[in-house]
Amino acid sequence: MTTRGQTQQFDKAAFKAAVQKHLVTTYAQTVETADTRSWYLAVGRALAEISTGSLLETEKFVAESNARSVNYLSLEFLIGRLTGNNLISMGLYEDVSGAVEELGLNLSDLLEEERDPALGNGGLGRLAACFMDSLAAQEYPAVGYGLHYEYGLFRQSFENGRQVEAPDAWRGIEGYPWEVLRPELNQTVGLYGRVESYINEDGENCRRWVPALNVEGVAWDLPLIGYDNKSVYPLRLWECRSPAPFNLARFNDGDYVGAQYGQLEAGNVTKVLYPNDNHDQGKALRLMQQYFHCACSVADILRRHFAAGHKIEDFAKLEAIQLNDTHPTIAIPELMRILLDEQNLDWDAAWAICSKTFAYTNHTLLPEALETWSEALISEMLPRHMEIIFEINHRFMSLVEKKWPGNNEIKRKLSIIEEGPQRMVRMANLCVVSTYAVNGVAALHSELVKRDLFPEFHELFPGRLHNVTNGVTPRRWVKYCNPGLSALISEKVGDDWPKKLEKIAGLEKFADDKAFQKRYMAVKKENKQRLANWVEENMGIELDTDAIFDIQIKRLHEYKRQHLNLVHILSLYHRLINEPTFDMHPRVFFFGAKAAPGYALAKDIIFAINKVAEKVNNDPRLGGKLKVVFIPDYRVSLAEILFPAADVSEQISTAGKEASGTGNMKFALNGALTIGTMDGANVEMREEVGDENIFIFGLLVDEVQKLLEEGYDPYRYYHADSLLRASLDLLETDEFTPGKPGQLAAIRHNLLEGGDPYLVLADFADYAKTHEKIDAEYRDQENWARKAILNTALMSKFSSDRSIRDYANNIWNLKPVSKK
Ligand code: 26Q
Repeated sequence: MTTRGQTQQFDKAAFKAAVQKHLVTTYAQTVETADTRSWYLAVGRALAEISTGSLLETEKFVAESNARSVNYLSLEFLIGRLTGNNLISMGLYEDVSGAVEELGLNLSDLLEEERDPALGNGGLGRLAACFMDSLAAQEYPAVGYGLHYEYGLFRQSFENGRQVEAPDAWRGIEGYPWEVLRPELNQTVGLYGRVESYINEDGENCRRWVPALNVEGVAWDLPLIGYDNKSVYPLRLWECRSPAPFNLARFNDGDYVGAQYGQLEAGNVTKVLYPNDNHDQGKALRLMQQYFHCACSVADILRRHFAAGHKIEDFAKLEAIQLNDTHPTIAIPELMRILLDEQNLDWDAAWAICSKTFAYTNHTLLPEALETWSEALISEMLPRHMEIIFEINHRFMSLVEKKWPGNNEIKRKLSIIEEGPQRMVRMANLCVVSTYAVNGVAALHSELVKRDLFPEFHELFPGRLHNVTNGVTPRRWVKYCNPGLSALISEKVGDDWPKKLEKIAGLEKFADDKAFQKRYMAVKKENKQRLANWVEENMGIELDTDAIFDIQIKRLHEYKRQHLNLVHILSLYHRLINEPTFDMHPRVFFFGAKAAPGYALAKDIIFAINKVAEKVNNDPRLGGKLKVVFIPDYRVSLAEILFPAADVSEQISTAGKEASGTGNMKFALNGALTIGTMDGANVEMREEVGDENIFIFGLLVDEVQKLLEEGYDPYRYYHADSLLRASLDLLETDEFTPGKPGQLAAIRHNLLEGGDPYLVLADFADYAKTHEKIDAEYRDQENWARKAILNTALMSKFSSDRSIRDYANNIWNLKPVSKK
């Protein structure tokens, strides 16, 4: 059996010896005492050892190639479990499975011991993980830079239906087997303090920052293993530690130490991932996280650049820095500061480098998610950066004055500084002004970025705004998580589809093949059974796999409209009980969603779904036709069971609100049919599969905007539609909360008196009607199989390999460097 790159030989005896060595020397266990967890750790360490060697080799090889690299800066990398996926990338799955069997172990059991590294909230963090996978698979030189949070996204449980959060110590007490400490890469990061003027040897007036305190950045590398090649890139995660000995003299310097320093412990900075998704809170510790991340990362990029023997003048030629949303924006003034104050470049030279190095991806149009930081906070924590931001803005305002002379309205709108009771720094504006490329994440979203978010910037900087439609890695999201479907695909189109997803189009010609349809649906059924078993074992709910499995999994947010799904479920409940002639194919509605801990209405929606589930699942009047399952603690490893098991994928955001979505792509690739609005990437999915193979409903972006402008009145829909009215009114009763009426009323209140900001009522009737169509179409199983197959066959556009090629060709100007 050959391995990666079809050259290395797997030495089974040596591997088994390495596992046993780690069991004893790293984890202090004997073969006799070791439990499954210890064996998993030992196997993980033995594998990590191999990949660390390749990582160091790749770093050297890339440095010597003098090729341009991309540095992907993101506060989040939602990587999911690494062991199983890495085995697939290394081509070692079968070999290692055989080796551990000889040690009396089962590989699947070992893999289940791994905790998800949940270093991200949702879509943005998972996208970063898919992108790193595609960079490595295609050998585009890259480094991922993130934070080594001690606690990842909180763990969710339900108590009497309500979300309860617990800390997520993802590394366990033993540490994570795949991470390796890189002590030689440590960085020192300054905070607070003052800026001073001085005159240098050449008699020039200069500025420099004198921080009040320093913290230390420690680098942990995780290996990003290229699928079927020999490249391994680092995902470099920074941990914040207080330096020893702590500089108490400076810390206590009365001039610069404010009261807030009491709360600052260096160890706090990377303690926990902020659990907000699409919402900005403006907390000082978050700004500190962002700066710590950027300072360590920019310094490390410069270190590599100089270590490879390059000059600062060539920086932009050799390094691209991609900003994953505005969260790492402070990297821009940080690089300016280093170029000006440490490399002694003049402004124009420094600006020329910066503005050719950075590019920015926008992931949202929601106003509450656009980051702003108060000038006061930045001035205090990062005084030199604030000066630089003012200077960038000053020069930018001159440019605006040239373009629109005397137009103060436009200046107010475009300024990086928002005037008001307290001045705020608009991070998105700073990004658009300072980067050479800005992109949205789906065609529709990118159009709205041009038309609604940054129209004047588009005029001022023609050609700067781009689209790169998101994608997902077919390695994790088909090959690894859906082995049954993978085998079927390989049989028909060959086995190189995981790196050339265009190949799956070869399935199209089997869409009408009855024998193939049967086998495809048999795989779907096995995957539904795997999910049903999980639900039975973990939740004690029994499910019928002949039912339609209808799934909505994503963060809980009003704009994503889990409550539209809920109101529809209530309407089915109402009809099953009150309409004797109403018939429906049995259906299970699955939900998986975490709510930001401070988002009250999102938590109310979780509570309501759980209460409705309790009642519905035990109501004999429904004849088993309707089940509702809220999967607790939704995470990547559960997504790997859910996507392959879905018949129907719920992508029902209000048009214009979901920038792209990526779950939509994972579902369709695994053969689920989408019910969705004309939003985000749904629009492009429809173009690929054709209108007959997707269930589109609801208002379009322009109709949404028009309705809101004209004055939207949810009561109009409430009064006009008796089914909608009956469904909503159920929320006022004690039907689902016996003896306690009104416990679910907050949702109804939000939709009626609250004005229904996301137009749930306006879209309800079309949504319900479209679900009836799904019910009818599912009953014709050959017809359904055909559509499901076509969804798999026609999804190749949504491979993250294509997204990365788009970035490489249109934004980064990057060429693959193939390691021999
Ligand atoms: C901001 C400030 C302070 C604390 C947290 C945040 C924060 C954190 C995470 C703001 C936003 C996020 C995450 C946003 C996100 O996941 N957006 C999603 O990105 C996906 C990938 O492009 C898209 O597919 C989704 O449509 C988009 O919602």
